[in-house]
Amino acid sequence: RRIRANAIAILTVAWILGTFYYLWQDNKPQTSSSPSSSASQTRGRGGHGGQKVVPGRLEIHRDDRTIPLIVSERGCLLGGFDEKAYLAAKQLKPGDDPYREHAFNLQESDRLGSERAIRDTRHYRCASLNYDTDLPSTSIIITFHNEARSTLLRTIKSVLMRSPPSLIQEIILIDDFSSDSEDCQLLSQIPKVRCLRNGRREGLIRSRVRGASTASASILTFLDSHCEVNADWLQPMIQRVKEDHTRVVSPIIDVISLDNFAYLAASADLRGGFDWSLHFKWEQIPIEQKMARSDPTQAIRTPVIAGGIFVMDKSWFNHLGQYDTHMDIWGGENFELSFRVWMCGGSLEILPCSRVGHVFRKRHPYDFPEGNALTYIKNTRRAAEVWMDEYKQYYYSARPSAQGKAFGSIADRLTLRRKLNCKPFRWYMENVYPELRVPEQEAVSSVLRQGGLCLETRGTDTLGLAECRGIGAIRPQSQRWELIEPLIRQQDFCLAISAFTAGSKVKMESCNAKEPRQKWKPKGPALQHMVSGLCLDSQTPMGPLDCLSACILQSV
Ligand code: UD2
Ligand code: MN
Repeated sequence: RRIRANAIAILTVAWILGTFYYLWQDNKPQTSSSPSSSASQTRGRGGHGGQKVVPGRLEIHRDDRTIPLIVSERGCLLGGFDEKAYLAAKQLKPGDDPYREHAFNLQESDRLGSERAIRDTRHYRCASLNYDTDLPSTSIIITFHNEARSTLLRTIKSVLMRSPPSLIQEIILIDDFSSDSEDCQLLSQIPKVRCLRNGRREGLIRSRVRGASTASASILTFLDSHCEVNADWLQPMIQRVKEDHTRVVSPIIDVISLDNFAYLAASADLRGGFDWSLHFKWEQIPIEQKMARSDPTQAIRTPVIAGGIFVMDKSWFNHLGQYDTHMDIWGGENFELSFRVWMCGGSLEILPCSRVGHVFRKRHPYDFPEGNALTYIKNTRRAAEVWMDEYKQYYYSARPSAQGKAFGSIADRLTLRRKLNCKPFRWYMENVYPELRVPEQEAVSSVLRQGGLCLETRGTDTLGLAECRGIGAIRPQSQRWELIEPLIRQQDFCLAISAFTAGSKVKMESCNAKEPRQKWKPKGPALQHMVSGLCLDSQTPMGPLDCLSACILQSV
């Protein structure tokens, strides 16, 4: 009996020690960049500052070394695909500039291999959120042109490793006519991956449309070809789109350093914005919205999305006209999509509980057949002409080189806009992006119209009505007016009445905001002289046609 009691006591002590050892292993401090960070899916919980390390590689710890653990799960992940051979076939040659081909440090990317652990950069409260168990699956669409093998494979593998398998219907790669057609063939060996190769260079816009058209899931997820998705990145986005199919949602886009490939958390207080030249920028959430945000896991409304990483309902994507397929290579499609989504009944948001890393580069590593500048102008001109109404004049003022450049026919897109019954750009300005300042605050319009004719100056002081010429900033200076209350200006000269009686002549004078004869204000569609109460008009019997007198000259 004594022997049995001793044996039980020894076993109990051994069991307690074993448990302590296991817990100690589990809570060992984890580092973010070294791969020796996680031993299993549950390892690493607790981490630093409430953030855990996302399992990348499945590993065991032995003698302080990190030894990759080859498990069947991992084998299944890539099927018969030989990742070692794939990566080894294209390595940087000694002496080659590691930045030359991809505009990022290829040597560092290759060194990381096909997967790695990255830090979970979400707010700690994100980890305790619950999502529907019956979320619909998605087709992931990745277009690439001459992408490095290591970045592209890490993108694909991170998706397979960090998404619930049931949510990934398929990964559709579109090889946009890369020099080496082998990448596409080889990657197709990975389970769930399909690769379509373009027969000629199409650019990312037409490539994505091609990918979306063959997608079999009801939800589309777009990714760039040099991303690494983070823990639970997909569920929050699919959840929001499932709840309301008109939402188009983006993750917070973390930064993967183009030099050392460190994974860096991006600020959670940013949204997408732009200036009048249609240059995208990240900007702070307006202070009132920031104050109203009590829950850091809440979605952030954004006027525009960066463009590369978003989730959208497939029927909604098709209903809204996919993309403008007359846009080439790169650029501008994010504005066109963003304006269209907002103005035609949808919304755009950034979800802080979804994080995806992306290698931001300083230059394009690929060529533009028509040149970089002309392509950007063509694409943004198309967006401005179709969606920005009278506000497009600010685009042309900010980007004068766009004037007169070819942009093709926009008839189809205008028909689409009419068919979808989309709201005017003014609505977008007032409701979605009121923070975007209009140049010259009160500048309401740039043309003064009566009937089909436009008011113009002739010489120094004569005024008359003539056929309207040009649009936006292409309009001749003589027909361009700025309404900066109380003045109606043309450069340094302003509209003034000569007497305070009906039918008195209207002329141009040096501007002086204190001069009562120069003070006007909008009255409905007309312009009213503040002191006399008379309206600007060319058609009273009192004056000849080119001598403007009182009543109704519309500003358009
Ligand atoms: C950003 C977007 C990008 C796109 C672009 C504006 C993010 C993270 N990225 O630029 O998705 O919206 O703004 O157009 O928001 N590609 C092709 N064919 C080409 C050129 C590019 O397939 O002819 C691929 C490329 O391999 C990459 C993707 O398109 O996967 C985006 O190109 P990028 O990474 O050069 O664009 P980026 O991140 O500077
Ligand atoms: Mn990119």
